[in-house]
Amino acid sequence: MSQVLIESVEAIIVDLPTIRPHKLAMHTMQNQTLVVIRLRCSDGIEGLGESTTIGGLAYGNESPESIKQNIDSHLAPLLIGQDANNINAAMLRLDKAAKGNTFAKSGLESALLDAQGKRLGLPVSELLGGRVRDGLEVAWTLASGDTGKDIAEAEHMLEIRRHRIFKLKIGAGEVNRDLKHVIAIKQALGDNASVRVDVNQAWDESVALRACRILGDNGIDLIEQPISRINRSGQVRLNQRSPAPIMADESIESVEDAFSLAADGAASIFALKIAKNGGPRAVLRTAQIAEAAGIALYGGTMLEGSIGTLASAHAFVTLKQLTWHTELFGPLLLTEEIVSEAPVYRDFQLHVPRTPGLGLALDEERLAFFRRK
Ligand code: MUC
Ligand code: MG
Repeated sequence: MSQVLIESVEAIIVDLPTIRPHKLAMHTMQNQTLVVIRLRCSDGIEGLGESTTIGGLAYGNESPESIKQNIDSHLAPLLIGQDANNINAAMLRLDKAAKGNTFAKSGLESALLDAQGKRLGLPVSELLGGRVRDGLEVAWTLASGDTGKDIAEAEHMLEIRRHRIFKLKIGAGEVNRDLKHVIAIKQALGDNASVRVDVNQAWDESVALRACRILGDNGIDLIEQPISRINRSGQVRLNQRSPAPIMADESIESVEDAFSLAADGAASIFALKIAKNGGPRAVLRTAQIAEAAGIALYGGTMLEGSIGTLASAHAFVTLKQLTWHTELFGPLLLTEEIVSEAPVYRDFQLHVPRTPGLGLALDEERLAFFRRK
């Protein structure tokens, strides 16, 4: 193959409205800010990636603005002039020169994969070794902050056959009120739906011990990140005592975190997020650690738009087992699209394109309209 060089890397901040406020323990989203990566190569091929987080710095160590700045000032210059066909060498170069920054690296790795797939005429899933499924079941997050509205939203999703797994964001309110809210929703939906909660680290161990027992005894299927990622011994104790399985989300900020959580027995399910591992290839390393340790898998999201969602999906369709399915609904939370053809959600599943690369093209006019000036 003749040498193709990376010619330019652009990080574009895009602000998009959400369909309603999305209430998490640490932040209420009124809109979502995407960081879109555009990587141009000397053969004229352009790769797309996305490095999106939630709530500025409320969720993790990187904000949209810091991601863009670090790509512009530090990471893009390391890639320009490098071989676009050698993703191992390109990512190694970034890892050697820059610690952490997994969100920024994830968008760049996605863009390299998208370009390579387009060049070879293969979907990204095939570059990652090949898919074992074409669709992924997708959960929906109920996070309006109102019990009645959440039940109506869930019933509508069941009726239109878009979602039958619901994740409830709790932890911002008083614990007994949160528990009543969750149990009311589970009772309204009954066996038609799987109901899970995400506490986003809001409880301490003393609260979590009691709350996890009540949730498990009331039919809640899964409890995501109930306590701080810092409290490792507390996570181990909760994992041993909770009647409902505990999933690690914020606890995983790298592939190495995944290894030490597995070694400590701190969770029985891992949320896989490309942004928190450093890309679609990096997240598969975390998946392999989990598989070897007997830890179940869930395909997580940072509420990315279509590009980040499909970059995640191409990795997840290669996995042997995704016992707890996925939550790749990010594009559905947005009122606007910046790609010409939105991902397809049908019959409870996200359908993953078989066209080259990620299977997406930018809508230039919409991108120009919504990009931050
Ligand atoms: C999180 O903590 O899991 C994923 C879905 C959602 O509603 O929030 C995100 C973040
Ligand atoms: Mg979570």
